[in-house]
Amino acid sequence: SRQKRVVMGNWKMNGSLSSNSELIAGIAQRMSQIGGATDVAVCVPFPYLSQAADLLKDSGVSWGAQDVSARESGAYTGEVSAPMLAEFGCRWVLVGHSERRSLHGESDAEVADKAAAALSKGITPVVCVGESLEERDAGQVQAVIERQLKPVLALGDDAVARLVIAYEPVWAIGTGRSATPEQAQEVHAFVRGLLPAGAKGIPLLYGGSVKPDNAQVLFGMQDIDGALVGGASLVSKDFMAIAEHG
Ligand code: G2H
Repeated sequence: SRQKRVVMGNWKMNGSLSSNSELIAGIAQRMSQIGGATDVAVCVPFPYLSQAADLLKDSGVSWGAQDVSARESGAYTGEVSAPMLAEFGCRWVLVGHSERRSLHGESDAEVADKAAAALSKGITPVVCVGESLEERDAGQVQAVIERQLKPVLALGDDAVARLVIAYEPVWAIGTGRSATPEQAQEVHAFVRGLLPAGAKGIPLLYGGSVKPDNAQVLFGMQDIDGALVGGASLVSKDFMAIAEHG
């Protein structure tokens, strides 16, 4: 049984108090046209969680963060814990985004620990996976995805049933070069096949240069249950046009 379509914005390190309030107002205003068929969410920089919580509270749009520490508290300067995110009403948190993996050296095991930390506070981890262009060209797509997901799947069937997984081929991120719907579907079907019986229906999102003009075809693929949207999530009209394709 498939869940609701999910369209999630990843603002990355963009925004300001004033631009956020304009963006959120545009999203909230267009949300009424979606009619609850799609789960719409934004993942904002940590300092803006309180602003997002305040401005989105009755909008039907949920919010989350872009990273979380695997630890609960302590001497981890600069880190933000799952209990802190829970205090701000986060429903989601991205873990293992390719920018965290490549720029901050996050390992597959650490990503799984972060997912577990989020789950322990009732926050849904959106586990990001995806291969580089070199890995694709070398025919290693499935091996890479399987390696990235291995410690996550080891969290146990009950945990996996509460996840979202986002497939984001690194070569399609912010490059304007989206995977073809067929390329994405092929990986999504592979990921679905790795899931335990009780977790087959979790949302599998595609991410990487999703735009209003390619969302509809992507969402038409059997195993694509939504999108993680970077650049286009910074323009409310574009972001909500993607959500309306749901
Ligand atoms: C991939 C995606 C959102 P963009 O990172 O996570 O960004 O849509 O800009 O490619």
